[in-house]
Amino acid sequence: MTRFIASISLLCILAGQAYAGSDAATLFQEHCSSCHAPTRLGGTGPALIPESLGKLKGNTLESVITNGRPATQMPAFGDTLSKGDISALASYVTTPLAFEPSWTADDITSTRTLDTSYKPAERPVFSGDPMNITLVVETGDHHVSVLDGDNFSILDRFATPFAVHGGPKFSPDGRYVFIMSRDGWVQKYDIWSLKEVGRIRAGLNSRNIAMSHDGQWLAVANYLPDTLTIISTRDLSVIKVIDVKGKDGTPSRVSAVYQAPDRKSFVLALKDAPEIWEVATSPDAGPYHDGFVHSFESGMEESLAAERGLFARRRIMISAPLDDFFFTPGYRNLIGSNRAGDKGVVVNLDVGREIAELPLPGMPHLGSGITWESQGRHVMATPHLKEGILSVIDIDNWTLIKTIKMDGPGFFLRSHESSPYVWADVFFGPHKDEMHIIDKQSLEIVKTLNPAPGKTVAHTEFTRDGRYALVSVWEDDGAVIVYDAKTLEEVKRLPMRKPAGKYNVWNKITFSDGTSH
Ligand code: DHE
Repeated sequence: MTRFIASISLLCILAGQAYAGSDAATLFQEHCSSCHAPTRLGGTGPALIPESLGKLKGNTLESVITNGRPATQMPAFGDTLSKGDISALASYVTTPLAFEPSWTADDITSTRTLDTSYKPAERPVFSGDPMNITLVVETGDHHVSVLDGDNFSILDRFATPFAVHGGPKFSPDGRYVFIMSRDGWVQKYDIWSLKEVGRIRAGLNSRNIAMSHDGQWLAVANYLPDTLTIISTRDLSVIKVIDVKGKDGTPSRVSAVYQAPDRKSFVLALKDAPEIWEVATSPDAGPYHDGFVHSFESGMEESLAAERGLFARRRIMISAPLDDFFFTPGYRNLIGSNRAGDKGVVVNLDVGREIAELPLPGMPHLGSGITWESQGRHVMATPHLKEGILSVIDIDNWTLIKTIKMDGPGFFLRSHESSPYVWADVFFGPHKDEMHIIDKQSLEIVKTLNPAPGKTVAHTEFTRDGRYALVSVWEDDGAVIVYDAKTLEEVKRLPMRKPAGKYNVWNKITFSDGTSH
């Protein structure tokens, strides 16, 4: 009898060992692969790879598997799987893939769907000003609300791909908008018709998108694979997939792609190579055209590149990788943040080299930088993700003119040409419920709003005329609060599901100084 029990225990121990090894993969195939794909690269559900899961790890991930996600297709496995199974699955999906996935132009094309019921309207199907529409990205349940900026009614609320990130990009006429998810899906939506046009998966893990100066091309910056995908805005067809490799041949992820309309180019931040790339969106790209067009390397087949120069690429060599770019008006200079997050490096794009450095400790979030005139000076300001300060820089002589002390580190800044104030959120720490209002001339905080105590309050966007400022209560049972931008009084509160970024058509297509681009 004793021997019998001992052999059962031994069997259990052996089974346990075998289970801990390979069975997480079997469990995944059995319970997860139908939605998330056998490769873990995503299907109807998002990709389950470290690049996509980001901060979702350990207990949080186990809790999602146990309880599911409300208002999504993700079921709760708490009743069907043991705790051991669930933690094995959680650690399996956070393990890097054993292979480097490829995602070719053909793969991308095979995901493209155009809505067959879509018919473009001849004029807007609503009566409000189409230039004063504001889109609200609701990350709580992966939707976008289309807000009429005249009366704040919701004209439509449509489903987006899972986990939208970065600013949606509008066509130059403001009619269409393109929205990207971290899993690389790009969705096209017609604002006049209030209808989705189609979608395509341009990358497996993507960072953001940029629109060409003429509205013809959309560039998608990818982390997985190491590529830049260019698609046609007209029908979402794939035009080109550019392999991103440093001069020495090292593949590089693309941290972000930026639209530089004045230069007729896209500007790329490379994560793994000490280079900035500029990709021409026109044969006569940029003010550097005469002097530099010959230094462009072929971005297409030699003959076509020589003939047209479209998508030709220029490498700007820098001393170390930079990301999170702020561009000066006119797009002659950019400021990038170094890897250590303690300085800003100014690169002049015309001459193609570093021209200044700025002491910016505490990880400046330069992509949120905005510009304005303060007492006769052209200034820009940036929040810092790891320090409760706002740095104000004179962009004519590259000096730090003021450090404004905030109640905690911030994420986003916004203003409007007609507003005397800059709105700066405190995104992290015990004061995450505050929004500082800063006078553009005195550079002092003149008021701190606290509209939802204990909740994260962040990201501001203005209406077209700058009369109202819209602020997110960034919680699942959150809201967009409409403020009178002059009196700073609350006018209205619209319930929303974890509203994140908000984007006004006019402010975006005119590249208003008050918004980050
Ligand atoms: Fe973002 C914009 C990178 C984390 C919400 N974020 C951007 C852009 C870049 C970027 C390059 C500019 C894209 C554009 O608009 O074209 N973000 C990064 C990061 O590297 C970082 C720190 C880490 C990461 O996970 O990628 C990061 N970002 C976040 C978040 O945690 C936020 C708060 C929540 C989320 O949804 O992931 C977040 N990022 C945003 C938003 C914008 C954005 C709302 C657009 C701001 C705008 O007003 O245009």
